[in-house]
Amino acid sequence: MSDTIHWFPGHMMKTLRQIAVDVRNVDVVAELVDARLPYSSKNPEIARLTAGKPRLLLLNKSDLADERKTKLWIDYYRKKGYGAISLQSRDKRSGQRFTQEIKRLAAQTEEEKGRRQAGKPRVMVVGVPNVGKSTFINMLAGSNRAKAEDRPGVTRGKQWISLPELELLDMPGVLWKKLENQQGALKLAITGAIRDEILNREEIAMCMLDALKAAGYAEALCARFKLTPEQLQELDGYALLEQVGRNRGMLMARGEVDTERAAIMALDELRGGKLGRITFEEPSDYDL
Ligand SMILES: Nc1nc2c(ncn2[C@@H]2O[C@H](COP(=O)(O)OP(=O)(O)OP(=O)(O)O)[C@@H](O)[C@H]2O)c(=O)[nH]1
Ligand SMILES: [Mg+2]
Repeated sequence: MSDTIHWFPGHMMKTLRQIAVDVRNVDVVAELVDARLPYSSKNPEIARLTAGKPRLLLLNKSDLADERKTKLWIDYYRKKGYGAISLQSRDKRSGQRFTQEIKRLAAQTEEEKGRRQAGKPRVMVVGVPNVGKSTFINMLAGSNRAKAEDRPGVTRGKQWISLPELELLDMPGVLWKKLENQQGALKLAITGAIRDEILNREEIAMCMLDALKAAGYAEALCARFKLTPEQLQELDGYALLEQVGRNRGMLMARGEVDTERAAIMALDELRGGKLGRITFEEPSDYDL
């Protein structure tokens, strides 16, 4: 990459510090990850700061993800000692499963400590920006108590939300400073966890097309962008993005492809689920 992505604004440092303090006052930490990126959207800083607490991973936006891979990831994280369930923020049944699972985790911990659960379980809801934390809390609450929008960085301060069975703490989305894996940062950008304005969209779109190819979505790519299997096999990076633009008739003067426009279109279509249900990562790509 030409420029480093500046994904770590100052307020995220503040949020990490806040997590370190507030974790002492909760029973369970619920981390939302993007089911399309179950590895790259899991924040290692959150893992470090919440070690020792019962943790529930929620693979959210599972309506956009590949069901088969979601199951594999749930197994993977359970083996690692996490509670793990798939989720759709606006789906009421997801909410019931979540509440059950939280109660189970909270009760189990108290039992291990030889205590009885006192009061409602307190749950800290964390995760990368734009993963659906506030939408999920609003669904559980049955009203729009937390602000939710389709851009990262909507929630700016923490907020306690009291429900009949749980106390929830909505936190601002947070990334991590040492995102040493540039590929991981680009993937986060594909799913909208990093603001589009600070990025090179062509670079993100190229990364997306290559990642789709590598993750076994050749058919979906060919169908959506009218690529032949030969083209897909031969081209990658910029050349592939150019071909996609050309096939969609995005030409400028002298027949050059408007790759900026092609990038915006390709990203919009992926984010809107037009390429079908997609998961970019498989557990077999990573160590357990
Ligand atoms: N398809 C789909 N979209 C979802 C789901 N959950 C949330 N979204 C959308 O994702 C966008 C971000 O949702 P928010 O709830 O604001 O995300 P957040 O994690 O609170 O974001 P920050 O406060 O910026 O960290 C919104 O447009 C939601 O409608 C889901 O399960 N499926
Ligand atoms: Mg929010």
